[in-house]
Amino acid sequence: MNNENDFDYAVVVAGNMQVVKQRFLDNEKQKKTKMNKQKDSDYAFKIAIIGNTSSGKSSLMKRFTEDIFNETFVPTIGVDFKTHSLTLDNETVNLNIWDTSGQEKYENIVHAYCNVVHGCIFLFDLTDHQTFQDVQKWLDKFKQSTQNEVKYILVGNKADLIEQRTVSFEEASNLAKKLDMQYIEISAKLNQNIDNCFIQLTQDLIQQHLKQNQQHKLEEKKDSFQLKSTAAIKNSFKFW
Ligand SMILES: Nc1nc2c(ncn2[C@@H]2O[C@H](COP(=O)(O)OP(=O)(O)O)[C@@H](O)[C@H]2O)c(=O)[nH]1
Ligand SMILES: [Mg+2]
Repeated sequence: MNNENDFDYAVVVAGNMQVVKQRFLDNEKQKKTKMNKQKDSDYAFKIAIIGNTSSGKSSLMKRFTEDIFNETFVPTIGVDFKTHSLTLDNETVNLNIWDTSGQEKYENIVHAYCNVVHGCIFLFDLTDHQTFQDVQKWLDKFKQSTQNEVKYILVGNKADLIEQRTVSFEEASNLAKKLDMQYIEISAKLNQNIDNCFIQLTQDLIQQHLKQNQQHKLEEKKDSFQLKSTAAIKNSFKFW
């Protein structure tokens, strides 16, 4: 540590990690008590929202989980999270949503969390072209931080500010195609397409989960077949 600023920063980061950890433990405790009362969710996924500062990540999370919107900008420190459930085709999906800070000084904390998420929303501001140009940078960094198979969606926010828009639908959907993601435009302010954004990503996650399960079962079958045939060969040797 070189100076007082570094020390202050380390204290803030350590404090923030402690708060996040405590909230996570409280949440786990709550979930355990709830489990006795109600049926477990059919699926549970962790989803991170990533993008430049002020693109509306916290607003998206708050609109989806609490249905509130705040006009004032309060920068997120490190990582914040909330849980919310969805019902899709009679199945309950528990979503653990991680709202990350876009500020560079928190990058290390943010990327420590990337390694545990199943899905990721890359959010940009439709009225700020730089936030769109930076999506590729966020994706590259994200990929460096995870070995998991993650599902992504590209999301353009602030669709209500039609006059100030600097990113066209065509431009954004071309990038999404190139990056092999779905694309959707939302307004956290007017509550437009908020649920759809999470539903689209969740459907992808369920499909991937089912595919992986199927693959797993096939491999198990293959293994048990191999075991049986090895045993059969051994027995035939005994006979001779
Ligand atoms: N007009 C409009 N403003 C928004 C929208 N979403 C967020 N904002 C505003 O954009 C600013 C930054 O939002 P915030 O969620 O804190 O961004 P974050 O840094 O990515 O978490 C705040 O002043 C919000 O009120 C939106 O859909 N439309
Ligand atoms: Mg924020």
